[in-house]
Amino acid sequence: MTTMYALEPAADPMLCSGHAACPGCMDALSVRHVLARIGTNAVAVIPPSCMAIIAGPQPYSSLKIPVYQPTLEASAAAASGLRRALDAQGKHDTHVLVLAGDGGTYDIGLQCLSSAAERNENILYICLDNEGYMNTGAQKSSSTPHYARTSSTPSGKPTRKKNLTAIMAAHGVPYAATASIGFLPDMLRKVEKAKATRGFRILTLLVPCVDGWGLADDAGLQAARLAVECGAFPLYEVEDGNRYTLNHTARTRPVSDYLALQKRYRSMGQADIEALQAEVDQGWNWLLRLAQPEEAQMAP
Ligand SMILES: Cc1ncc(C[n+]2csc(CCOP(=O)(O)OP(=O)(O)O)c2C)c(N)n1
Ligand code: SF4
Ligand SMILES: [Mg+2]
Repeated sequence: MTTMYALEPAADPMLCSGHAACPGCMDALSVRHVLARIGTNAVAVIPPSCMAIIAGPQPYSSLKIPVYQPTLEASAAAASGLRRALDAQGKHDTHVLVLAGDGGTYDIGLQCLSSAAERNENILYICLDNEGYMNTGAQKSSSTPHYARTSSTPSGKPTRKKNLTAIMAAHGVPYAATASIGFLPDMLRKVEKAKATRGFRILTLLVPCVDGWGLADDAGLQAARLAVECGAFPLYEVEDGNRYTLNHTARTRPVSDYLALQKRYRSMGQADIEALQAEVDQGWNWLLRLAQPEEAQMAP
């Protein structure tokens, strides 16, 4: 399957080398693939996050498209304003792309995200979900999964991960989907679909964080695959708030295989592992009740 991971277009990456990501960072790899599909006719809104550091301090940038860095809470509002300014100039085909972390999306930017979704702003919002406030020292966010240890939940997070895609779907937006760099063809198809759709679109990309999750430097892709294969991070898409499609329809591994890769779950007791497995089963069954299975089963 290695050929599936070739970067397109290989000759001219839009995220340049020499940026500040940790070695093995899935955030940077995911954004390289996303930008290659979005193309140069785009502007990026990047709030404080690892991606802001990877993009570099203004006026320098490792991205080959213009970057605007708003405050952490204001990404969707900034993107709405940029959209209107571009439209006023007749630049209706220029894509407005948000590249925000989970802290800036699930938590601190949620109210203006909800407002932009309700207004059906013509923007593509990408949440780079590494399940914590990573650039500030790996604190928990509302995207952090149950039981995961972070610097602000040293004995494990006592509550579950928030379901952002279901919240966005409840706004009735044209397109909301999850994707993982571990299933690249599916991720690229969703980027293309979101690019071709007008109105508010949101993709939540799971981006395993080698530092915050306690992964080996070369284990990011494996974590991105196992998260899907055990059902902890299901791949699905929702069109117009009501057509749910499940893209990877089989669960082939227990959650414990996924946990074993990560130091953030180290010293979790058997009872907690079983409780987490039960929660994942419950989430999967909820999705099965809502979703149509995609016809062809995907390979990673
Ligand atoms: C209102 C506000 N609170 C706190 C901060 C400090 N801060 C900057 S980035 C960040 C973490 C963002 O986490 P996330 O969005 O998940 O991005 P990641 O670093 O994980 O990529 C925080 C807390 C801020 N800039 N603004
Ligand atoms: S802290 Fe995590 S997400 Fe941030 S640059 Fe490092 S590996 Fe990537
Ligand atoms: Mg984060």
